[in-house]
Amino acid sequence: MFMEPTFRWYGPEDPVPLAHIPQTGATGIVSSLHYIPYGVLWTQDAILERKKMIEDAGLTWSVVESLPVHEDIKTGGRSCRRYIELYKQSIRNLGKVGPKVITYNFMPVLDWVRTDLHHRLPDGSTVLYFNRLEFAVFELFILRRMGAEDDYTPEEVKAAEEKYRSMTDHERFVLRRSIIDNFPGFKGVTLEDIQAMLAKYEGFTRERLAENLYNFLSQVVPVAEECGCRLVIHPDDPPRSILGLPRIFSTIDDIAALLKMVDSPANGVCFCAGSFSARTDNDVVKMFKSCASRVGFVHLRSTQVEPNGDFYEADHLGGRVDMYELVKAICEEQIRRRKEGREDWRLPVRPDHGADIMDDLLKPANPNPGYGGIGRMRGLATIRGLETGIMRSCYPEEL
Ligand code: CS2
Ligand code: MN
Repeated sequence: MFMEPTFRWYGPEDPVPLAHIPQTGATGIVSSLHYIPYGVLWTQDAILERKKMIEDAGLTWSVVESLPVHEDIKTGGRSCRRYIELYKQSIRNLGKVGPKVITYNFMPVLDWVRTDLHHRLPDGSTVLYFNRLEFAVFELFILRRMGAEDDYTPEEVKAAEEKYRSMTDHERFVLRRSIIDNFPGFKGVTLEDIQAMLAKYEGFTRERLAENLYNFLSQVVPVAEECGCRLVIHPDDPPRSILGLPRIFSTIDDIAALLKMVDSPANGVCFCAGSFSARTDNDVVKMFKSCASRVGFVHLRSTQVEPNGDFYEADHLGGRVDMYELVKAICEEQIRRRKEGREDWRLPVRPDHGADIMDDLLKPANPNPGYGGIGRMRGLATIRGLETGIMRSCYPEEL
């Protein structure tokens, strides 16, 4: 393959064994040291230990996803300086012994958000789903976020209240857990934790979040550049404000602003097509082209958006993303980079999430929703076939 096919592996706890991953067609691994709490230094020994596990399975650790950014960096809190220093040191350690592509996100409080982790499609497979009404139920009646009513019409508040009343305690519990307690390295999160985190963002504006991102990038990007690493930011998922908090990496204008913020090849993008696609005014192919030369890592998936704004994760060839055009644009970017003699011309790509299908459905619930082995393998197979077809028919002279 022209792109580097990769698979995410959550570490020794992942129910998908590392030894099986070569069977998917992937050669690269995307991994993080989830057992290290946010903000704690990644030592060279810890990095080397993970690297050895991966290499012993005949694979390469291609990308770090993620080196998490501590909340105090996002809020500009008291310990921000210290956490930035630690982040720099972790980058230096990765530069010495680890993968050179480092993913992060700058979403306040929550990473990705879904309301249903097992939404059943007509073919019997299950996918991740975001339901606006259920999210309203969560923030209005379960979290009871102050000011949440202002984000909804009176009709929506009423519908959410009715829905809440109709739910059993267990359904309320599952909804809460689906939204706040699913992130590797950040498990066991309670409503109180979320409330305390939200309190730190009181009165927070988009401008302030952008300033804090600038403060972070202007310090860490030069270090990454020096160490031959590239930092890549993952988009907001969903690509809009959540819990009344600003989000800053959702649209084509946000991409332009990020690239300008620190103009360096080490300040790059993790192009997650699925995340961007959940917003109907996002033209995903155009967005890729707007930042192609600064993309360091690609997540290829798609979403189906309903007229009311609900969305679910579609087949890799379905939904809002024109996967053919997107993969073609990626092929063209790689060809361009190779002509320029860029070392990083091969883009690591992963299918991101997959539907749970076939044997995925027979196993105990995966602690990492969206990360069953077989559904993701289907996604990767789709992408590999598509790329091969595009290359052989459109650019045979490049092979
Ligand atoms: C991932 C994100 O599973 C996912 O949706 O794409 O959690 C991603 O790893 C982080 O946002 C990157 O920091
Ligand atoms: Mn993604």
